[in-house]
Amino acid sequence: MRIDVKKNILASNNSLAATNRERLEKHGVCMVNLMASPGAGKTSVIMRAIEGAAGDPAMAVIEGDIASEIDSLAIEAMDIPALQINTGGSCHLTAAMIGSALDHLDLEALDLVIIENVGNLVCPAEFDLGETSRVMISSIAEGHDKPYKYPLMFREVEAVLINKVDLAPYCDFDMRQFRKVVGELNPKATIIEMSCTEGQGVEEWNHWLAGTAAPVK
Ligand SMILES: Nc1nc2c(ncn2[C@@H]2O[C@H](COP(=O)(O)OP(=O)(O)OP(=O)(O)O)[C@@H](O)[C@H]2O)c(=O)[nH]1
Ligand SMILES: [Mg+2]
Ligand SMILES: [Zn+2]
Repeated sequence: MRIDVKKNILASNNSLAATNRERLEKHGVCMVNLMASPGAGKTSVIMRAIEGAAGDPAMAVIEGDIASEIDSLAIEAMDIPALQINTGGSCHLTAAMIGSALDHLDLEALDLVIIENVGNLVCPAEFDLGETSRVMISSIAEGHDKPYKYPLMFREVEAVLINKVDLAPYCDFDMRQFRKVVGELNPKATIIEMSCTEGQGVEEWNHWLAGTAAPVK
């Protein structure tokens, strides 16, 4: 007899994700699952969102990393509640981990929770966390072929942020090709070209976040 372990793991994760989703809905809280490869700019994008919101919507951040508290300390320094999950080797967050994190947040006081998933373009796309929306970042120096190589991640999101556009003069990133492939994989996705360091597209990102992940209170 063959046991389909992966199917079982995903089914049990989906049921916990549904519980998280119900819980957030009850409190009128939106949750965004932000995914990208290591170093693409997840924490930087969250920081730009915190600055853009300036307290409205009321935010908290859940940081997923294999090790270290570097990212949650950076968010806390901005006076935003930040919880660090260290997966201890696991390369994605699960709905169970998010459920435990939600226990530590005052959901009634919040409008928006942003999750920084573990840096990885593969399995985070397979694990529903109970989020309201999914966003991924692809950065210029990673190359324009990533949508061909990691199609599931590009298919599963509502928005694709192309970060570090300030590096374009130093790279051979073909923006037209990238946009064409993403458009074929996921025609409904919003694509935003941005630079967290230079500021390009940051307003558009904040506008998308305010509209799509708008608090429903
Ligand atoms: N040139 C440039 N550098 C950027 C930009 N956004 C982020 N960086 C830099 O890229 C590096 C990684 O950024 P982070 O925001 O820490 O990326 P991350 O995806 O959170 O990284 P991990 O959590 O380690 O996976 C940092 O040195 C940032 O300053 C950008 O738009 N342009
Ligand atoms: Mg980070
Ligand atoms: Zn994984």
